[in-house]
Amino acid sequence: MTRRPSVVTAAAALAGALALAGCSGSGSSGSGSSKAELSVSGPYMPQPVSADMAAGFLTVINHGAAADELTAVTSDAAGQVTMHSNMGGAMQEKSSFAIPARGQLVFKSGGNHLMFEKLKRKPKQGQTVTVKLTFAKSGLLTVEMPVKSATYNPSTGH
Ligand SMILES: [Cu+2]
Repeated sequence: MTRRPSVVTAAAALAGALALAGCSGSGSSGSGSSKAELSVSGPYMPQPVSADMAAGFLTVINHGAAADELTAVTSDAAGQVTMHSNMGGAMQEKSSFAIPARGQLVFKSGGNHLMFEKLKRKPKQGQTVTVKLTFAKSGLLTVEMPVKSATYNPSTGH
């Protein structure tokens, strides 16, 4: 496979796009809006009760006019990270998740979630876990995911 160089280039381009675009909202001013412009909001990991598995949540926001796709997730804290959907209580592993143009992809408690498996260490409240998200078009995005209490819920703040 000779894809790695192009992924690195895409990640550099994405970093530049994010720096320029910030979170300006509309983004409909013309130039550069014909591709996905991704940012990540509210990442967190509830401190796991298990020593070998943890869940993670975040929202990917797309300010751009093109759709993208989350195709892989990795972390320094886990041997493997899988993506799961939760339809009517039935958990299902997925190989990718779509992010619509000017839309968002939500991972939240009770819904879609990330599963950190084969933990290399047990994440503790107050620590941060590095998570790398790979997108089909935008390349790599690195997220620092804070570890919260085991019962943390962003809608109540604790
Ligand atoms: Cu799951």
